[in-house]
Amino acid sequence: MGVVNVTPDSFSDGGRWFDTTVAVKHGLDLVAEGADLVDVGGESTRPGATRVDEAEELRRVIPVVRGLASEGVVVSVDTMRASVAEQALAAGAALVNDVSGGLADPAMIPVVAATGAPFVVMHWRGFLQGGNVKGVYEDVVAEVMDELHARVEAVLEGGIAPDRIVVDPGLGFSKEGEHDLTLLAHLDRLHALGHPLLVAASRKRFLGRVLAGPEAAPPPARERDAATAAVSALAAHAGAWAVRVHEVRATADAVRVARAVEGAR
Ligand code: PMM
Repeated sequence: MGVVNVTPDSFSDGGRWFDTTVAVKHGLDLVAEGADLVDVGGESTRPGATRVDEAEELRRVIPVVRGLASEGVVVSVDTMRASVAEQALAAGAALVNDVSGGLADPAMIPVVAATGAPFVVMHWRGFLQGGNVKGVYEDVVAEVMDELHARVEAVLEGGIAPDRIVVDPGLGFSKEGEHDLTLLAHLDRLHALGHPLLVAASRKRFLGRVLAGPEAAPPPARERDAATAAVSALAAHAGAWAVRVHEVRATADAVRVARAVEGAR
């Protein structure tokens, strides 16, 4: 899954794909590099970001979704708003990716259920607990699994079919670097949730920390793509359904190698 952030302020690639034509071109480039689907988002979720209003999010996202879908690209829309999901699906999106797991907008689950589109349910205590809370965990894997399980139950109750649900541990969302690493080390356990797994480590803070060590300043987001590809190989090896990344080429290679190694077992 390649990422196109149509935002002026994303932490990892803020501002680069803000113009519709440039964003569509970037999405097509990601497909040429090996992406099977492209995730289009118009709202930054970096810590401290203020929410964009609905009209602005629609203005950013819908033309890019339409442009990519009309070129045959499988598009996912990264949004916490039901109206954006609905219009994106009408414009040709195939999948809805909601970092709030359906909690930000009560209309989200019914809208997605009515269309039959697949729905990515991500773990984020910020929305479970009504604020961008810091994650404090005794057993991060067990707690993330329990909380994701509860969200999946709610999504099922809302009418989304079981075979339409994808789960995502939400790396970096209400989590410290150590939590992200522990989750990655135990991805195999997340399969017990019974749904395909999306892993989105791309350029995230914890990778900067791993690369820099405890003392030095972390490298900027755009210098974390080799580290991202390493996680992609590990995630593919652990049986992830998809990895969400900003730079596709290295990850596509990493996933191919992981598959070839699997095939040689
Ligand atoms: N992370 C970001 C945005 N959308 N969606 C899912 N499903 N999972 C994630 O971890 C996730 C996401 C933030 O990253 P970005 O601003 O660099 O795109």
